[in-house]
Amino acid sequence: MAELPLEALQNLADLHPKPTNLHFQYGTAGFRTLGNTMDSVMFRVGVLAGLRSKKLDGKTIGVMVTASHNLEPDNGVKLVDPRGEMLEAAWEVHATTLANAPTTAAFIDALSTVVKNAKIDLSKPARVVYARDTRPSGPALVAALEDGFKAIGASARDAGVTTTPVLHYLVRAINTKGTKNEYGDDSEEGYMQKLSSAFKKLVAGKAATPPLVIDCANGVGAQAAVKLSEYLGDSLKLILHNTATTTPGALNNACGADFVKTSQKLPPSLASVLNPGQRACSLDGDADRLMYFHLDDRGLFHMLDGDKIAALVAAFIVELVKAAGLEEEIHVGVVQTAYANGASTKYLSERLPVTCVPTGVKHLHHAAERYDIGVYFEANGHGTVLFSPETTEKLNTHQPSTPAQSTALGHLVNLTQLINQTVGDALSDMLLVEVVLTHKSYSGIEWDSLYHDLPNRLVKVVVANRNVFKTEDAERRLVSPPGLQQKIDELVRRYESGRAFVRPSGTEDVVRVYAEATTRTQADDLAFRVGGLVYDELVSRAFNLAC
Ligand code: G16
Repeated sequence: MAELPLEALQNLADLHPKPTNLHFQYGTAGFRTLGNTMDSVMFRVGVLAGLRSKKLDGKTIGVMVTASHNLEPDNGVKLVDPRGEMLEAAWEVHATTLANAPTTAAFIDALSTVVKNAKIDLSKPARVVYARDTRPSGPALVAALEDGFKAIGASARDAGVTTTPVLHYLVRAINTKGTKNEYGDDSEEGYMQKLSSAFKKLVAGKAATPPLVIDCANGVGAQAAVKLSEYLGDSLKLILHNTATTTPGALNNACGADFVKTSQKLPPSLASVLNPGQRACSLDGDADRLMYFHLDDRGLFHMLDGDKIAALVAAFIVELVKAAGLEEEIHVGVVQTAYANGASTKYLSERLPVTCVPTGVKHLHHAAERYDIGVYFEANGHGTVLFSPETTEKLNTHQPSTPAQSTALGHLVNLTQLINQTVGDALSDMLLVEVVLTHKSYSGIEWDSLYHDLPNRLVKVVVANRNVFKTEDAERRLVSPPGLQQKIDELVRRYESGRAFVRPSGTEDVVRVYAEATTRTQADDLAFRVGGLVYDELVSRAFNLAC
């Protein structure tokens, strides 16, 4: 029976000591905090990735170094399982335990416990593929990660600087290479090729849409969009903005999908760029979220968020399934979170089954896997569409009875190629939206009129310890601190069509408050009053602690 390589682990772990007084937690999207505190976390995640691969018989595990939508000083790391999906939940606990072991000796002890409890055969090979976004803290953190791979003897492939969805794609492509489920060529070029050729087939014969303006959040999406644009050629012209990946402090700053969603405003840098009616979208810092928007004739800003994308895409897919003569066999469903606008949930649930799950792609992804075709989008623009293996098989083998059925079937097959099956992907989703707009001859205005959003407001309350806030019912209700939910309920009752909830963020040291109501003033008022209740609670706790 092979043993842990204790000497290598000890020597290398000593180079990456855990800072005292810091607690790390594998949250909504892995570890995420100030980049300059994450050296030890990176090393330990490197070791854990190797163990995860050994546990899965040498399958390749992905490691992505990014803090996505967070501001530039933050960084993060998350593990990707062999089919390109998020790390299995049980291993998140191992990750948190290992990251918090106070000393090298404690870390090695904790590792031995994981090996024993998870029954890991250490004689198996370990393979990983890793990448990072454009953050300045990335190179040093990747060096710590590489020490982790070295310590556990993993063979590691560096995918360089790329988007989170490309890394997820690579993981699945590597693990399916040479099998009947081959996902694509295991390179960034393979990804670009796959998406662009499916897109071209889907829009063939249709009039090209006017150029699309893309706000790249000054992140890695800028580099990927430049490459994608070359592959797309004349099939879709992209006009790229916010591409300053080396300007200090520019990443996600007053631009990007999170800025657009939370401020419900045009990125100021696009103010002099965008003409009324012109389509535009924002990516986030690692290009896994997408927000569309446009200005109307009066210059007013209209945002088309993840809910609107879900409505557009789900309706299109349902139509295609019907046109292909498969409506009795293939059922489409939608997955949302508590942040979904009430109007979108109403619109969708009148047409399709809709499930609500807690925030975090992993929750949405798993729920979507239960449908034949599962459309999942968070309101923040993170999402994709999953085709079950049986559905993919059916689409590839079904014999259509009419030319119209054959065309619809062909479109569905091409959608399985266009849509990233591993994770939410801003560039793939953008092409998907463009396909639907092209087929329906919709401008942003027609798309926007599918339903009218209830006015809503999202606010953050900065807290010292977000863990005192605990939720239930897919994060729609608080169970802790005691009594706070009753106060929120009382407040919400005073607003027409009022809805509000409070949940701790898994990626920032904040508590998020969401509110919606029939008017903008009421939604803002409700959000700020609920935020006030959270703040009062914190003050009274601090006061009680001090007394
Ligand atoms: C990550 C997750 C998303 C989640 C978002 C915000 O996005 O992947 O599922 O919606 O964080 O999460 P929270 O409200 O818990 O902070 P990203 O784009 O930052 O990786």
